[in-house]
Amino acid sequence: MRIVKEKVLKALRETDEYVSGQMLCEQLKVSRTAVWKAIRQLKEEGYDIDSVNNRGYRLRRVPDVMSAAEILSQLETDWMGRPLVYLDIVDSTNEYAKELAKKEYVHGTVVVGDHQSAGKGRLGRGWSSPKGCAVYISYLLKPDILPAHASMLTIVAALSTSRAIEEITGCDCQIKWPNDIVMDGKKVCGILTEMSADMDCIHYVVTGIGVNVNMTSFDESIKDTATSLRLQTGNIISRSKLILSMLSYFEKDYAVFIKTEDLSGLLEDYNKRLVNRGRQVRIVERKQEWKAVARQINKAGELEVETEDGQIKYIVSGEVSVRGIYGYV
Ligand code: BT5
Repeated sequence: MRIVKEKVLKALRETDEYVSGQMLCEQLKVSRTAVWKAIRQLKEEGYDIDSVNNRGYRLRRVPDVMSAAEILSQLETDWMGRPLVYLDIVDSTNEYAKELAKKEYVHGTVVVGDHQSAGKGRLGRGWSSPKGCAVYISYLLKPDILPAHASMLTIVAALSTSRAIEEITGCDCQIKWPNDIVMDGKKVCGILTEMSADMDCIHYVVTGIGVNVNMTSFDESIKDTATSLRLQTGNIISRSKLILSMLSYFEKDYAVFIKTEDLSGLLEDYNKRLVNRGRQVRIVERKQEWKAVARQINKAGELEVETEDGQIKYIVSGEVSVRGIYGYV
C-alpha cells in the first residue's frame, strides 16, 4: 500500500491539472480501490487534495508533511536513503539504526523519526526531541576506512547539513566544531556519531542528526542556547524538503571524503562556516580549561588553535568542548 501511495503522490505532484482515478489505475496498474485508499491516507496525513467528480484528483498544497511517501516520491540520490525507514515514534533513531545494522541493512540506510522518546546527545547527554516539528535522522554507513577516521564523518555530516539548511532557508549558518550547527549564535542542529569496530575494521557507523525545524519554543534548560529554522526565518519549513536536501548533499560530500579518506576536499567549505574562526575560545577538557584562538580545522578534522604563548596545537574531538569566552559560541 505504501508503494501505491508514493506513486499516487508522485503522479499528482507532476501536474497542476486534475488526474483522473481511471488514469491513475492504468498508470500504476492497481485497482480503483487501491487508488481511493491511497488518496484517503494522503488526506489524513495532511495533503490538501481536491477531488472532483468526473475530473479526478489535484494536489493543492503540500504543507510540512513528513512521511516516507513524501520523501521517497522525490528522492534523487543513488544510495543515500535507500532504504529509508520512517517511524512516527522511536526511542532514538541512532539506536534503531544500530539494530538495523545488526540485521544486515546496507550502507546508506536512513532512519527518520517524527518524535524521539529518548533522544541522545554526546557523552550521555540528552537531545530534546518533541513531536512534529524537527528532523531526527540517522545515517547507517559501512565505510571501508580506518576506525580512527570515522569521526571525520561528523564533519562531513555537519557540512552537508549546513549546505541543506542554507539551500532550504536561504540563510547562512555556521558550524561550531565539531558537531553543532548554529544560527545567530544559537544551536539549531547537533550531530552524534557512533561506531562499532574492531581494532582495524569498521562494522558500521551511525551518524545521527537532530535539526530544530519548526519549534517556536524550547525547554527551560536550553531556551537561551537553542533556536529553530522557523524562529530564524519566520517561515514554516518543510522537513521533507530539508531531508531530501540533506541526503543529496551528504551523498556528494561523502564521495569527496571517501576518495582521499580525509577532509582535504571539504576543508575550505567547512572552514568558511567555522563560527569561532579567529576568535578566542575556551578549551574545556575533563580536568583543565585553557584559552586559545581558533584558526581552522585540518584535513584530519582536528581544530587548529593558537595558544596564548603563540604555540599551535591540534585539538582532537572527543571529550573536549570548545566554548566562546562569554558563553556557548
Ligand atoms: C549533540 O550532543 O549535539 C548531538 C545531538 C544528536 C541528536 C540526534 S537526533 C537523531 C539522532 N538520534 C539520537 O538519539 N541522537 C541523534 P551534545 O553536543 O552533547 O549536545 C547536547 C546538549 O545540547 C544538551 O545537553 C543540551 O544542552 C543541548 N540540547 C538538547 N536538545 C537540544 C535541542 N533540541 N536543540 C538545541 N540544543 C539542545
